[in-house]
This record gives sequence, structure tokens and C-alpha cells, in this order.
Amino acid sequence: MKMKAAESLMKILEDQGVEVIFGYPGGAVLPLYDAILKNDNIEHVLVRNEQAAPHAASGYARMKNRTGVCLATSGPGATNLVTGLATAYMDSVPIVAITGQVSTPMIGTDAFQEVDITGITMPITKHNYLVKDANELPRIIAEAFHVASTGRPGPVLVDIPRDVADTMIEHPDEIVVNIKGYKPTYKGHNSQIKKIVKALGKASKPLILAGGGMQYAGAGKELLQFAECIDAPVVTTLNAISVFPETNERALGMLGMHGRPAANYAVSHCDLLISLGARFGDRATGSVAKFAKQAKIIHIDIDPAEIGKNVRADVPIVGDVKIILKDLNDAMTQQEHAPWSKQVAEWKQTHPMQDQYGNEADLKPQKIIEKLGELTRDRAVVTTDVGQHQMWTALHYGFVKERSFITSGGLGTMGYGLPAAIGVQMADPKQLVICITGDGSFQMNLPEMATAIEHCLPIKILLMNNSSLSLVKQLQHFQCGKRYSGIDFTANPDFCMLAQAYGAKTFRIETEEEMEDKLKQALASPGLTLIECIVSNEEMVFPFVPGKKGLDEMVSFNEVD
Ligand SMILES: Cc1ncc(C[n+]2csc(CCOP(=O)(O)OP(=O)(O)O)c2C)c(N)n1
Repeated sequence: MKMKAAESLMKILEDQGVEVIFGYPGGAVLPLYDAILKNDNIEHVLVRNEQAAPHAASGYARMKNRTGVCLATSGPGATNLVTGLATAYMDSVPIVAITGQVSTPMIGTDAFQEVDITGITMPITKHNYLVKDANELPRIIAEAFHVASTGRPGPVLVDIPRDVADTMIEHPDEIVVNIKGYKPTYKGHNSQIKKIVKALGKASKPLILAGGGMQYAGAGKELLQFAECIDAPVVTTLNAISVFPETNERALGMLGMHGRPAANYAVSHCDLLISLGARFGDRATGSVAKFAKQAKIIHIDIDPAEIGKNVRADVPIVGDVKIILKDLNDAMTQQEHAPWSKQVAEWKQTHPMQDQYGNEADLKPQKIIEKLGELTRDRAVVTTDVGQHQMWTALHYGFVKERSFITSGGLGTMGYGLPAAIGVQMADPKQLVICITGDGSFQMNLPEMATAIEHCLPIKILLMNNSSLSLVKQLQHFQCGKRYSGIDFTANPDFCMLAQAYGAKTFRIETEEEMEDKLKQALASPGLTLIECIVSNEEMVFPFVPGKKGLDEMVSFNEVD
């Protein structure tokens, strides 16, 4: 059937199962917006700044394990997507971003709102396309979805000139995707699996390191079985939090710069580290030279480019972590490492997280998060922004449900939390969605409250207001001799009044005494709700591994003046 390329595009999106597009219009995407209007099956969510669109698509994708879609116009619309695409790239989130481009004859003439977005996004997308021939559009879109969601997931951008979108084309009945040279490996090589089984047989202090790839693979069940079978404790990276229930006795929680003491000690003392879908980012490893020094390292990842990139791999294996874990579970016999388990349990006991609180303030952010965890643990999905509040959430909430923690781990993007929560809530309208944010991060994308109101999304925003950029303040404390530069927000608005102006319900918590009651009330409140917690900016996140130090050289609360 003949139709405009823009209409054909919408049909293909529908075939790909797209239910929602997060976007913002402009001149170069008029044909696409016109085509959306004619399509009854795809909802368009108008964000308040394009920056929120890929973040929302990311929240949606991470919640639903499906590719998220965002849309922006050419020029400034497209460049506003850049931070979100880089965020998705670093965290391996499948997104298809569609941008409008000036008409083909105008490309390269510095036309109004022209920008070379494929050039700009080359290093932060898995792949990108500039569509020059309208007849190619259906195939390119199908390819974009295939590339975004297979192998190691990631963002793909498709740039569509306005005249291309307007061209009449024959809508194909069927599209077969066949990309030469692109064949992700899913099944692990048999000989490598045998090597792993052998290495496990020799180890007396094995440790499992779960990374973000475990979330995407949905391999929580296999992980639990594996950990039990090889009798090993489990540490997680920031992006893997919630893949292994933190209430399980084998769970040591997050490792790294702000890792839990038991997790960091275990990494430093294990004799075999089995890394599953983790990329050994510097925040997780601390000094690479001092990382897991006593251990043989098994590196399992779907992306061959990850192997040996940051940390040596003694036994590498490329493939899908879920499939490989299944094979390993089949191949392994029950093991026991009682002295190691005892040692790890001791570390947990002698270094409780409560020791990492500050002792000055009345209302401690760590306690708020612990209480929130207690009240919502198995029934909420939490998104965060970036800062101390993010680390406290990672350390103190106590996640138990797979895919219940969604954060910008790799890029550390402030402004991620609220739009991501919008995506999560759109993906699952019945879900309790909580966005934990700081006053700095919240101000980067707070107009998205209007988007949430417009779509009746009952998101709960927990705002830790310390009137400053406190994670930076903490760095300045240690690295700049307590000289604090550019971190005070002396002119913060009244956030409750502001949220009310958008139509949200609000609560303010100022003392520990009122904390539980107000949290309960806020959680029970229908509609968009802001819970503002007034906390001290003297608080710090502990433990803390100073630069160039190894993971077992953590600084704790009681070691700092
Ligand atoms: C877009 C962006 N700009 C700057 C930074 C650097 N940065 C990291 S944490 C932080 C402070 C965050 O402050 P806030 O959101 O108030 O959280 P808090 O640390 O106070 O909990 C800053 C500025 C960043 N991560 N992202």
C-alpha cells in the first residue's frame, strides 16, 4: 500500500509493539506528528524539555524490558537528547531515538535548525542512521529496533529529513532484518564453561559480582540458584542492585567507592571472582591495581569488547548471562565453603550500615531511606537522581524485587530521576513508583511534574533538600581541604509551593518524630505527591574509598574529623 514515509514509520513502530513515544515537536518533525495523530495505538507523551524524553524512554525500557522510544525535532531538539542518549549508552538501555532533520537539499548548508546529529551522537549510540532515501526508512527502523535490543542493548538514533518523511512510499508487507557482520553471541563456549567449572572446583573463597547486565537478562532466579550451588556470597554493582534480594544471607550489597564494607572486604579477599554482566567501571573497582588482587577472575559478558577492557580476565566467556548461568547450574555439583561464609558473615556483623550515619542532625537521610524501604520494599520501583541521596538509596533501602531500582549509574546524570519515574509509571500504571532526588538534581527537570500531572501519574517524589550539591561538597571536604566552592543553593524556591502550583500534593518532614507518619500519609496519597525532607548538608556518604585507594581502604564515619 502506498503512503507517506511518516505514516509507514508509525505502522512499523506499532508492529514493533511500541505503545508510547516520549517526544517534543518542531518544524522538521511536522510530518511525524501528523502521522502520530492518525495512529490510535501509540500514545504520545509531550515532555517539557527534550532532555526528559530519552530518560523517560529509559525508565520505560528498564521497567518493561522492551525498547523505549523518544522523538525530537532537528537542531536544538536533537541536541537536547544528547545527555539522555549518553546516559542510556553508558547503562546499556535499549532506546530508539527518532530525530527530524532539515530537508535533504538543505543538509550541509547551515540551514535553520540544522545540526549533524548523527555526527554528534556517533560515540554515544550503538548505531545511528541518516535516512536519505524514503524507501529505506521501513528497513532502517526495523534494524534500529533489532540493534537496540539484541546483544548488549543500547540506544540507536534514526535521523529523518523532512522531505523524506513526506515522500510517498510502498509500505512493505514484511521486513526481514539481516545485518551483515552483526551476530551477537548468546551461548557460551563449551570449553570455557568447562574451565569455569574447573576453577570453581579449586576455589575456597569464591565471590559472585553481579552487574547491570543481569537485570537486562532477567537472570535473578538463575543467580540465586548459582550462589546456593557454589556456596558463594554476592556483591552487586550500582546498576545490579535489586537483582539479588538484599534480605538473602548471601547478599553483601553494593561494592565500590561507596560500597558496603562487607562487599568491599569480600572483593579484596576472595580467591575467585565470577563477574556476571559487569563492566568493571572505576566507581566499582577503586584502584584497578589493587582490585581483587588475590583472585582469579572469570569474566562473563555479552559484549566481547568488555573482556579485558578495564580488568584482566583469567577465564573470559562471551554470551548471555542467563543462558551461561543455566549451563553452569547444570554442570555444577553442590559446593561448601564454610570458613569463607563465616568470615563474610563476620564482616557483615562487625560493620553494620548504621555505623555509617552521621550523628549531628535530627533528621538523618539514611534513616528516612531505611524507613521508606521498610514501608515499600516489596511493592515499589525506585528511581533516583545523582548525588548523596542516590548512594544512600543504594546503601540503605534494602531492595528485594528484581528491576526495582532504576538509576543513572554509568554517566551519573542529574535530572534522570523524575523523567525515568514517568517512563516507569507509564510502563506499569499500577506500580508504586518513587523518585528519590536532591534539590540540585530535582531542579534540572522539575517541569516534568507537569507531564506527570497531565497523564495522571501518581509518582511519589522524595526530595532530600539540603540546600546544596552535597556529594560535590563531600568531595571538596576530602580533596580541596574543606574549601567549598559553588555548591550552596541559597535561593532555593519553596519546593512545596512550587509542586502545588503544578498540581501535586505535598508533605514536608523536618523531624525524625514525624517521619514515619508523614511517609505513610504521603504514600497513601493519590496522584503526584512531593515529600520534601529538610536535611543537613553536613551529612556524608560512608563508607568512602578515597581516590587511588583499594576497596579495602575505606574511610568510615568515625574516622573523619
Ligand atoms: C548533569 C550533571 N551535572 C553535574 C554533575 C556533578 N554532580 C554529581 S553529584 C552532584 C550534586 C547533586 O546534588 P543534589 O541533587 O542536591 O544531591 P545531594 O548530593 O545533595 O544529595 C553534582 C553537581 C552531575 N552528576 N550531573
